[in-house]
Parts: sequence; C-alpha cells; structure tokens
Amino acid sequence: MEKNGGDKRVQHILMTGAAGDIGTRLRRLLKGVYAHLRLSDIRMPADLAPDEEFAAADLADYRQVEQIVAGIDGIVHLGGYSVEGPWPTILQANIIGCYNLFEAAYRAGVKRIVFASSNHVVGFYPRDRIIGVDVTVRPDSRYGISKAFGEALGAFYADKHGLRVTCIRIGNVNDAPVDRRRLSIWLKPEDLAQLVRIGLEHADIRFEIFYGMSDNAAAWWDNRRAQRFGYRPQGKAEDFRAQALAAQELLPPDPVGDRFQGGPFCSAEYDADQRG
Ligand code: 15L
Repeated sequence: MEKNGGDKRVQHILMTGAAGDIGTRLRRLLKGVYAHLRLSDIRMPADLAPDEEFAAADLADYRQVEQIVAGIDGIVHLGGYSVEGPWPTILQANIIGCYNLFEAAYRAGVKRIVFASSNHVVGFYPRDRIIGVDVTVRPDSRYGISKAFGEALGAFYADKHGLRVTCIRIGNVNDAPVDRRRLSIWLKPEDLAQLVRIGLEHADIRFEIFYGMSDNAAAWWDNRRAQRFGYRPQGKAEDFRAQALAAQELLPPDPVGDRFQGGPFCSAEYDADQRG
C-alpha cells in the first residue's frame, strides 16, 4: 500500500487488539503506510515479526493504557471482547477499556481515533430495511450495547475535545462471505484497510460513522457517507454467492435470527415472543 498521502501529522499509529483476527490482517495491510506502527494487545501476536513494535496492555487498566498511547498521533482501536459475553467481561474489556482508551488518548494529545464498532449496534433492524448511519441504535447483545457506548464516547470526545473520530460498524471481515447473512455484510480485509485509512488521514473527518461492508449487492446498509469520503470498496459478495449458500445449507435453522440483521446475536437468549 502507498504511504500516508493525507494528514501528514498522523505518522505514529497505535493499533490495539493487534493479536486478534482483524488486527492480524490489518497490520499486514498497513505495513509501511505510516512511519511508525505500535501494536498492542493483552497477549503478544504469535507471528510478531522482528521489525514490529509490540507493547502489551490490559485496556481495563488506565495506567497501562497511558503508556501505550504516549507519543501517538492516531489510534486504530480494535481491542476488547469481540463477541457476546457475560456482563463482567463486556464491562471490563469494552466499557471500561474503551473509556480508558479515549480518555488517555485525549490527555496524551492523540489527534485521531478509528473505533472498530460493529453491525451488532443495529442488529435488531429487520432484514427488509435499508438503514443509514443516523438511525436509532438497536443493539442485539451486551456486546452490541458496548459498541454503541464506544460510538457515544467517540461523539463526545469529538464534540467536546476536538478529537477526529471515525466509527466503523464492521460487518464480517473474512476472505469471502461464509453464509447467506454474510452476503449482505461481508467486508473484504483490503476494504477495511481503506476505511481505516480514511479515518486516519482524510482532512474533513470530525466525527463519522461508516458501515464496514464491501460492495455487496444484498446490502442492508446505506453507506453513502463513507463514499462521500472517497470509499471505493473492491470486494463483491455476489462473486461468492454459490459457495455462501452452499455453506448456509449446512447450518441449523434459526427462525428468529433469520428475521434480523444481527442473525444469531439476536436469537441468543431471545424470549421476547414469550412475553406477549
Ligand atoms: C462481530 O462484530 C464479531 O466481532 C464477529 O466475530 C462476527 O460475529 C461479526 O460480528 C458478524 O456479525 O458476523
């Protein structure tokens, strides 16, 4: 990828959650783009290269977060718990951890944050609805609630303190869409890298929410806001339709999940229909 051609003041980048699946893909795609990329996670990435810098941190510990944000211009915040979990886990990793990250970044003079939000912020919208980024949040899980909290933190630090914040409601990052639902929400890793770079570099970013999806014909989301900032996704989920539908055949039926955009995150623990 070519070097940062946008905001030249953003050269020292921190990536949290660097050992996770998305972090592992993204750090390869961003290699060489910025002068300095510091990787962080609670554990060291298994495949850390000798030329990569790593600093371990537990995001729930403010002092540790202060240390990893020192000297940084821009943050790609992927860290936290990335699926549904028990409340104490979500509270520590995604609520306290996310607050610590934004607060420490603000105090350290960080200019930009790209926050890995999730489609599960709006998971309870039905699949026959096309939604934009200005709809009321309808989280489908404690995890989705925590991502909505992260978006709210982003808006607050942008509006009150002038940080430039981009929240990406990530669909599903993978080499290809793996079932019917993912035909609508698939995000090619290179397209995610494009969105992250817009957040870190584009001169007009103040506070934005983008949908993290590729050029999917079956999309449920209106992503014109991202397009306005130059996003031109290359992935097309339809190229993989046959294999995604074949994989879907192997999955058990999910009558509740299949109604909603969030799929299994909606059907897990679901008992709304039993309450009348
Ligand atoms: C997410 O937010 C999760 O992090 C990921 O593991 C997938 O489950 C994805 O959503 C999805 O909705 O497919």
